[in-house]
Amino acid sequence: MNRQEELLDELYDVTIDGDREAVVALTNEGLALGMKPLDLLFDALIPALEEVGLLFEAGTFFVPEMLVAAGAMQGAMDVLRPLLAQTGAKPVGTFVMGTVKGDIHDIGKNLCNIMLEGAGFEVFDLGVNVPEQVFVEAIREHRPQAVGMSAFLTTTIPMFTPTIEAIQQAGLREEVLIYVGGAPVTQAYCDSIGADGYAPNASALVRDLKTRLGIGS
Ligand code: B12
Repeated sequence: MNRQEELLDELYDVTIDGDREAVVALTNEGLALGMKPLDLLFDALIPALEEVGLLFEAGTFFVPEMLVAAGAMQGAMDVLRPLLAQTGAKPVGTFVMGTVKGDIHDIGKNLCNIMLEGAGFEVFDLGVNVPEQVFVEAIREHRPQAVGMSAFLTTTIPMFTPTIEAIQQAGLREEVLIYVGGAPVTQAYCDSIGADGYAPNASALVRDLKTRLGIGS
């Protein structure tokens, strides 16, 4: 096994352990070795959080362990963010993003934001636990081409529907593409609630959005 493969294994393990210092050190080492930020994310960091979720489900991990693992992942994101989101270019479009009411998961949402910014979009992040009317006001204020709603719980994905209804009632539905996403969301669920788009990950979101808006890569 070469150092890069070994590093991915180590990064996976220390993320599960929630060792933020080691996660940051390995992320920096990976970059110094010439590894790509997206490979560090998709081949170690994200799979590690998936495993943390499985350990939680199995009753081996509890909320505190999930929290430290998430904190460790954030450490890596702090290092990777500037590399993924180049700034300075004129925005190609505007995107409003938030995690729906009742839900505080934000790592997936933040990753989407970073990738959107990297693709040249101006992103207005409404944060977590965002009520319907805050989405509506943000659309009114920023006039984005698209709005994204993130949810990670089966108990919070039903919030997509009242949010879409509120956007509709405000007369803004025809102006924006509505994207939904988050771990329990599927294309079928997206279709069933009348959202415009779903993407399983940040890269797919950027790809889909650029295609729909007719923006070349
Ligand atoms: C870390 C974590 C936490 C952290 C969150 C910290 C934070 N700042 O986000 C903490 C500890 C706070 C937490 C709390 C809870 N959690 Co939690 N959590 C997780 C965990 C382990 C990882 C989530 C994550 O960040 N993954 C990493 C990112 C990168 O995930 P990703 O899916 O690859 O992200 C991509 C896509 O989803 C997509 N995407 C995301 N958003 C959007 C939006 C749009 C518009 C689009 C198009 C795409 C898109 O793009 C992303 C980037 O590529 C998951 C396990 C899992 N498998 O998801 C459980 C999990 C989501 N949590 C779970 C639970 C049960 C809870 C709690 C209820 C636990 C409790 N008893 O208190 C609470 C709920 C708190 C609340 N009200 O929100 C369950 C949910 C079960 C369910 N189906 O409902 C899971 C699945 C764990 C499990 N297997 O049981 N959690």
